[in-house]
Amino acid sequence: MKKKLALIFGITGQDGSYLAKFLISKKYTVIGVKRRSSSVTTHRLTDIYKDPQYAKNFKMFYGDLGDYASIFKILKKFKPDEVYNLAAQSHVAVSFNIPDYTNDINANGVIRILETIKTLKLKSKFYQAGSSEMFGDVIQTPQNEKTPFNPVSPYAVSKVQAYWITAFYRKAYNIFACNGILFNHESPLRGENFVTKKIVQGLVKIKQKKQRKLFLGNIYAKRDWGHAEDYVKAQWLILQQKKPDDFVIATGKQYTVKDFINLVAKQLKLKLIWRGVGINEKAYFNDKAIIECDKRYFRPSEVETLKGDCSKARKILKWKPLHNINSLIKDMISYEINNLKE
Ligand code: NAP
Ligand code: F7E
Repeated sequence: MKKKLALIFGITGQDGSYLAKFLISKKYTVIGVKRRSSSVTTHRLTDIYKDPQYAKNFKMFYGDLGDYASIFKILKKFKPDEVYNLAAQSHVAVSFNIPDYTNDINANGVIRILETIKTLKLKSKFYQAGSSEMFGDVIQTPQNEKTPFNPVSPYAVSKVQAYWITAFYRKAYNIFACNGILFNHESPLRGENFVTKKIVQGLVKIKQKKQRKLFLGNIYAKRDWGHAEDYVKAQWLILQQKKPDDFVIATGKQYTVKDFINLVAKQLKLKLIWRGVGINEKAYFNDKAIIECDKRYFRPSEVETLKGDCSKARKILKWKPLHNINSLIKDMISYEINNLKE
């Protein structure tokens, strides 16, 4: 049987690296699209390059979601069976500072891919990385595929546009285009300015006396955190169905940022004592304040609570997460400890 070919936009990101490994283990050839940068961005792909079994089924090319011609050329050249669009300006807080760029890449970028698939009459199946942020100031809890979107950031607005663009190309042009509505998912490869990585990295360094303090924003925001390894499997399953459709992917469990801190501290055997209220709330270890809140990390508008209901994915995709919050934290901590040794 002919090997399947998958093309991943956003190959250098957290999900890109997990998905590439997963697909190669499923006997795919993977083409990754990376954008030009003045610094090296391929550190998350080291495992793939180090292992000849992975490396021989993997190639990378330059392209940018802001550049229609590069998208067109690469899709024309490879005519992939499956296209995963994981590329985005993915930081919610940053999107308040660069709304125009965020929207161009996250929403118009999706039009550029889908218009190419349509123009070239490709048979490629298309996955769009939608987000629980689209539920924003939530209208119902838990959130499922029928919950109305109510976005409260430029990032979320751009992802809502991308969602509807994807649904539109499916309906109007009969393209196998699907939206995953994924809740927060983390891993050792999470970007360093997302809250879980910041907490794990910060507390490991504080324990090893390599850092004195950690500054955070709203520690009462509630999130439904899963492991990226589980979530990329769902992305693949979504494209293996008979009919294109949209799916919520979540754990159904919710924790505050403060709960997450306490769980990490517990695994690190750091006994934290919390004192103070509001912006003055601090966590102490051995009578020294090691976590403080800083106004810089608060957002102009915040998503206070997210909790997913993925019963549709459980039923139709037969998907369920293998990790829980504690195994996720364990994985993130051991990576950090090993990294600090090097
Ligand atoms: P990530 O680590 O931030 O990766 C984003 C990827 O997009 C990186 O490879 C980045 O390249 C690339 N990219 C950014 N701008 C680009 C452009 N103009 N052209 C081409 N590539 C560009 O994000 P992630 O956590 O893997 O998430 C993957 C996707 O799922 C994103 O679309 C994100 O918005 C969405 N999502 C994530 C979560 C989550 O909790 N992780 C939940 C729901 C949805 P560089 O390496 O060069 O920056
Ligand atoms: O924030 C609060 C912050 O930046 C989580 C992206 O992958 O998931 C991610 O978006 C919560 C928020 O993720 C800090 O205010 C407190 O309430 O880790 P985060 P996010 O904004 O939920 C969704 C599903 C995506 O689609 C996105 O691409 O934590 N928080 N203190 C902080 N957040 C950060 N980053 N830094 C802090 O110091």
